[in-house]
Amino acid sequence: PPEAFRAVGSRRVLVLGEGLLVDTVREEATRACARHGGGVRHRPPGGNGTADEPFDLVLALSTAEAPAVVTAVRDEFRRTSGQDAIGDEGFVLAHRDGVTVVLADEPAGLLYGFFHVVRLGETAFDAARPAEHHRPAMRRRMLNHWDNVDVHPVMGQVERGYAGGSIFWKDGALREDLTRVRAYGRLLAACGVNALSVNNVNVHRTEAHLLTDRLGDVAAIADELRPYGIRVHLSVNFASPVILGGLPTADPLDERVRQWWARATERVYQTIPDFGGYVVKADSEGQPGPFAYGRDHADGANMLADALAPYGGVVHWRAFVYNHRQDWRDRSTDRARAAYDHFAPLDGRFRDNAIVQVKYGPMDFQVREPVSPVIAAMPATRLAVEFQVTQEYTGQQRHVCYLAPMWSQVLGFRPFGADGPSVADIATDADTGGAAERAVRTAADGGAHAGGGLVAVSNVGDDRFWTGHPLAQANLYAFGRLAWDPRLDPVAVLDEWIDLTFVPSATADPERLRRTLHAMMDESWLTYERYTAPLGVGFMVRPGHHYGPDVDGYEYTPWGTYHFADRDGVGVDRTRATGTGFTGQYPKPWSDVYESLAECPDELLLFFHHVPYGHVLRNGSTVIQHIYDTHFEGVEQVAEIRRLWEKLDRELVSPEVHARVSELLDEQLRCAEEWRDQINTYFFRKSGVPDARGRRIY
Ligand code: GCW
Repeated sequence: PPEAFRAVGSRRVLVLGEGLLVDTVREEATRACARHGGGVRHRPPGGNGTADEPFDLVLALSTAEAPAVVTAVRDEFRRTSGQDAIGDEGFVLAHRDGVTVVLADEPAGLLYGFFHVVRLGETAFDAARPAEHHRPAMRRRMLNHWDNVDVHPVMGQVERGYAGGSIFWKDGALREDLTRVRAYGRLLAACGVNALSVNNVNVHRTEAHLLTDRLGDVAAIADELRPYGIRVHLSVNFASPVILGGLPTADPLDERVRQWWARATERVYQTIPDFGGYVVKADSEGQPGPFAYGRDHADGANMLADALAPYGGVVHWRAFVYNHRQDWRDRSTDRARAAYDHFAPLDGRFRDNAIVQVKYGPMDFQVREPVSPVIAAMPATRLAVEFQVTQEYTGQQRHVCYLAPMWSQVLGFRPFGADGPSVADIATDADTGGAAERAVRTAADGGAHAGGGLVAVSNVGDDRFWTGHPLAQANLYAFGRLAWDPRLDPVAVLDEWIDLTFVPSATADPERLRRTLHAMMDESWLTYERYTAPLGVGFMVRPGHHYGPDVDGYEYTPWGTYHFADRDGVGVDRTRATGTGFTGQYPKPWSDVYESLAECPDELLLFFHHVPYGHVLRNGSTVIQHIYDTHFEGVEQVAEIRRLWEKLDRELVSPEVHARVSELLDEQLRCAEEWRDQINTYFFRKSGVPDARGRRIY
């Protein structure tokens, strides 16, 4: 809200430097000052760099001619950090002689510095605040939209979208009014996101044309997002040379195919010179890919990488490849193994501008999964980690489910044990000076290297609150912040979001609001886990749309997502000793930890082991009693957050937000009760073991 800009807007601001993003900062500051009574100057006072006019805030490129306070800050930064460069997107925030200074080498850094000051509000101007230097951990902080131009007969317009239609497309065409796209760019820049793909990874017929005759649509979106430093990427269909080019083949090693991609890509860059690159889902869930021609995924990705290389573009090639026509009778096929089996042997074969994009877990965005073993298995490949901000399996933006704690856990996971790099270290691509300087990592070094950054599926649509559930905005915000700095504390990030969304100075009782939202959201991921599929077993959702419980919904389908519950026990045996051998895809210590029934963490037990209902967990409870307890508890927690929200004065958040959240909390409670009763009843019927506490099980 405009109120969030009060601290900046009520001050005397000077913006120095040239460039599109510097202009954006100027416009932002001008707009804020017009509203809140401050003023903006664009040139150094006196023209000779001496401060003959007082300013409160100076935002300057380090190359700009600047007043003495700015050069003093720059010299001080160099002296204390021993560095020359602030970094491409980085900035310094410091105070000098009563002036708050933001200094950046590049326009993008100035933009992020500006939003940092907005985020800090009044505290940014506290002269006692020590100087800060910020730069992103990930150079690529990307959102994938799963938007279709046309409304798909089954998936609707936005696949797994829960916030209305697409913000880009309407009635089969680009929207005429792109105001909201511009506002989205602004929102994303404030979160730290700098790249975005505009269409679904399942590229249907109409959408395939975005690459060629409908490229103008993509260019128009790029124009709206460019002033906020966001590069546009496109999902492309691997069979484009056939579908669009009339060639008889899409074989990546066929010269005609390579030529076709080279020419198509050349046209893209003629139209959009700062185009980011392609996103590809190939040989997955019915999408075409290199397998049809006896080629592998490195052949496919490298062909596109070669087409993009002359222009500095990248291909994000997804590792989400598995057999979706499995036979449930066949216990030797394990979907969890698929990405590793396909990709690990290809390590080292991908071009520098081919990024292998890996879902954080080996299955599919479940509420609890182990970290994908692929992340540790490709030291000579640039890997990006993919999250799902859209809540496909976590309540579909009808349930409160703040996902940052899960992402933060994944990012902090150390696949090689305590001394090795974290997932965030592996994905980070910030400290490279380009391909030539890239040191190819050895498996466990954790040193300077190039990863592929962080990616997430967006949760935004044309809904008036952007994300359907107003509180789901926090997930979008947190994704951007964690991609900028994976070490941030999710609770602190939530605080930032609360303050920026419901500005304290404009809210009657900010502390009360903050307390309520933390009580509702901090643990909401764990609450969701409690009332849905237990102990890492996953799924148990309604097939197709994936909302609400259906324990056996997928049990006899070809999708490879089974729980194997019978009268004696439940879970998937993925051990090397007696199961699918999936545990062997991890390096030590995890290959041993997960293999061992005694050491496997409780929350992942049923992901790795098939155990009897009486198996005693490390927390002392039996599996069956744990199922009952968590399901009763989860529903009680939902009832409690609903009560907290009801008690909150609606004026603290606005009556509209209050009403929408209330309505959704009713649905969350109804759905949680349905989960509790179906799961508890199902396992009671299978096991015959009553609840030790005698609660009602149907
Ligand atoms: O989670 C599954 C979804 C599909 C999606 C697929 C993917 C875009 O159910 O809708 O397709 O993952 O990630 O490609």
